[in-house]
Amino acid sequence: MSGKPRLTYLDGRGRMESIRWLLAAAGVEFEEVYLETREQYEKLIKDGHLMFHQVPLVEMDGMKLVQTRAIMSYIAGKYNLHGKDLKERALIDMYVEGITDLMQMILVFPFSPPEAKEKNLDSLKDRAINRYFPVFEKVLKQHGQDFLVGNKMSWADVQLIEAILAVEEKIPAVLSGFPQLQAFKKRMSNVPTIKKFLQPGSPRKPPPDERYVATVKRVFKM
Ligand code: GSN
Repeated sequence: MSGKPRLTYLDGRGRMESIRWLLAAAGVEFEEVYLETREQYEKLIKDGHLMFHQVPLVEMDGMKLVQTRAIMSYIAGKYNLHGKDLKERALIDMYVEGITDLMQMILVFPFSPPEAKEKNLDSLKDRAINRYFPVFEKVLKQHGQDFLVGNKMSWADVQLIEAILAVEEKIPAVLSGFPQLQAFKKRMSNVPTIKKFLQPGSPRKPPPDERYVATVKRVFKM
């Protein structure tokens, strides 16, 4: 064992991508195991590695962690990205859950029927511009600090920069009415650990393609 966290998922973004982002932002190197076949997944279940028969699975600190939020909460706590007290943590959790709801719309995109794509894109645009992004624009404007909570980078900032970039892939001009978020994006992209993660050759995954979708369907018999 190298001592690095070991991530088991598919070779694509899905639910694991936010975990990759958080570890990368914390400056933690990790290893990955990619599920390609149904047999690999069934073996993990048979060997008792998946508590609820689901991935993401992250093995670290002697634990087999499952459930995305639990995994991220552990990482955020361990690497000081979860606030200095319970009130900061509550705020970070609220921001993270909100952003996760927005990201959920993107997560299901590649699995929705082609005829639903335009409608889904319109809903994503509406929710990003009218519900989620205004919250963070206002927070940043009001306190004038570089980060969302406690003047220090947290899990919420990492989740937000991931979401901004993911939404921009679908709707390139989405930040046009959000000057604070444009500046936030620039600042976050220059945090050394994040800058590294954004460079080619990093563990960051590309947007899902047909091959990824086919693998997900094969492994999980969807
Ligand atoms: O957030 C979580 O980690 C869990 N509440 C859900 C995990 C989950 O649904 N994992 C999927 C693959 S990732 N895409 O959604 C999974 O393992 N599905 C197989 C199954 O039989 O549920």
